[in-house]
Amino acid sequence: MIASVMLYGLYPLSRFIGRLAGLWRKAPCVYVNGKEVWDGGGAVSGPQQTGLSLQWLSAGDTDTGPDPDHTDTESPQGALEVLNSDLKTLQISCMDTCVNEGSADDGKAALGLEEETDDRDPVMNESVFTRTECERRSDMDQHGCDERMMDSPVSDMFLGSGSGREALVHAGSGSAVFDLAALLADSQTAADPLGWHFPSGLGLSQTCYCPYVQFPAGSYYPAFQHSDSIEVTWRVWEEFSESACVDAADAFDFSVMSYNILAQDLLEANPDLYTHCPEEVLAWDVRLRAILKELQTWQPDIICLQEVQEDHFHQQMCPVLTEMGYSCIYKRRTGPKTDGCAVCYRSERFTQLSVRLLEFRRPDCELLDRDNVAIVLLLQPRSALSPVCVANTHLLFNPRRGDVKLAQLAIVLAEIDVMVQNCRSAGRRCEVVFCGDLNALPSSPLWRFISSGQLYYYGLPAWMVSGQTDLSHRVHHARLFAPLWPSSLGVTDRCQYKSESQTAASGIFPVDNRRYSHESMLKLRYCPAACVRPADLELIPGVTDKTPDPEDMDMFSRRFGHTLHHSLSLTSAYSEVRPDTHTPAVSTLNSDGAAMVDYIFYSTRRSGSAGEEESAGGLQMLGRLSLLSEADLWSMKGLPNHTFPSDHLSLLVKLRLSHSDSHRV
Ligand code: KL2
Repeated sequence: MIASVMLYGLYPLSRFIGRLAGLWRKAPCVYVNGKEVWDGGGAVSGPQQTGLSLQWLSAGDTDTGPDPDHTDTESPQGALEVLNSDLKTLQISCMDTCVNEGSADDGKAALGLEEETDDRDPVMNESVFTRTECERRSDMDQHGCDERMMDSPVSDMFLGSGSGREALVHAGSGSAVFDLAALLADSQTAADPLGWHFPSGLGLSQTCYCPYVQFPAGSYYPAFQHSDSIEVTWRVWEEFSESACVDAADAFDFSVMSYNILAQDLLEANPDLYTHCPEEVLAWDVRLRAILKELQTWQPDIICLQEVQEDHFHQQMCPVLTEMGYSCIYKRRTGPKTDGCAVCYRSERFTQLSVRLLEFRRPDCELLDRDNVAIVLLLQPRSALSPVCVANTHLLFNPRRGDVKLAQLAIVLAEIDVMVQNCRSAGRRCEVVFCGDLNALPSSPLWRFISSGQLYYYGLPAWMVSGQTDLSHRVHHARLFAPLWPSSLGVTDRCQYKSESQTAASGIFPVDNRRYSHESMLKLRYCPAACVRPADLELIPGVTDKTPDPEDMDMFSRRFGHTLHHSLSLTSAYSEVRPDTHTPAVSTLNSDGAAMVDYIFYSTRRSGSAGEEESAGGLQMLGRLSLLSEADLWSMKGLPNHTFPSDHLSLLVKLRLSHSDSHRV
């Protein structure tokens, strides 16, 4: 009763009062080394910030020596010159779909990796936005496009906002165009001057004293502990290159970003999650500008985005990214939600061998009734032998439905496996980069499954899978038992697609000949249903009063499997705690709490167990952009804020693919 009053009465009231108070209260000041440096809108960064980012961005060039494919545009200045030259303007593509017609690639044929003519229903054909394609489509469709665009709320928003007005101009032809140069120039004079919080002093961290800001916690995530003095460490580049065991000359280095950019429709559908934010940081034009600025600052070779709203992608992001030299692939979720995933790669550095657009909703499978999607693609680095399989997904959020999350994950892993096997049969290794918002915490069973390659799940409550929330107080728990999904899905418990012979042999009872073997009947002895004692069961001493021996139960579970496997050797680029401050790192924060739910996993050299030979290959991590702690983020008024435009932080890593063993399988 008291809990209900607190939850339904005091909690909304405290939020309301907090909101009112926020209107007149001066933003908390932050003091760095005794100096007021920040008024809640982002730290003022010194020249070192830009220096560091330039240093990092140019590191590939100095490390790897001259690269014929590596033009000037790879440096930020180069890109800026390109972006700002001749007042480049981009037409907004209003096409709902852009289908890549000319992406057939020589590399594909050479590797024997022909595009599959796959008819698995939920997997769509490729949909790739290349610059030429976007332009051609928008030329073709110009008239209709203009009308629709000028009526759209997005264009109204741009026209309506003072700073955005210059970004949308009318070319001589009368068509509306999206002026990237104006947009980016404008973003440089915005409230957040440079966008990245590198330390202005020599050290990597500084102590900031800021008033504690109390936020209500009805959190899905573990609660933030109160502290008056918060040590803020800005996002810094963490180098691991000393540990790299392959020379730069013998390697292909590339950077990968994973970023949930918070779809505006989702933001507006869940306003309660952003009550701590000043309104101006929630406006889409402000956020878009900051997101593009962030992408432009780092220019990752591969960008995996989640929560990309379809209209924003087609009308705004795709044209800009195309102009920046990226080829983009987009997959919207099924169902009414308007966002999806996008993968963009720098066409200068990669060619595309194959792409799969996955829908997790399967009409014939009761378990898979959610609208999440994924993109899995195979990229061929232009100056390396080995292809790289890149997967990007946003798994189901619902903290109770670990069973659905695992099934969605298994589909992604099975698709990655197809790409890896295809490479193998063509005599090539294939490295893997798996990015996404997995809506699961580090060390949760789902995370451990990806990292270790196996998960014993017998009787595991479904809510425990992701670690997002503690539902142990509930009376009833849906628990996990084999099989996790019906065999009709065609995915084995090794997260691989079944071969035809396996499909025929699947199921304990072959339906066609109805032969119930002794072995298959024994398997049913201790199944959960067989262990339920009927209330009116007659007592026959020594027979019906017997309870199963736990060891027998264990044997049952072993015989039935109850273990999920995958054979990709994956390592998470980010760890649960920040190595410098030993505080938990988080990748997302809203009024409900903070957690790490975003990941970049990459394939690593498998360390051979006793007697097993170590397998060749694997990616090495050269560096990553550090995450922040929850305390750091609350000291910046939470997320989104003037510096970080989403309720997630971007993850960014630099990886090394070695040439030397890339030819070995
Ligand atoms: O955790 V997320 O945020 O990866 O950033 O993914 C989902 C959630 C996203 C898409 O479904 O919407 C957010 N409480 C908190 N967040 C929610 C909720 C909720 N009830 N529903 C959706 N989201």
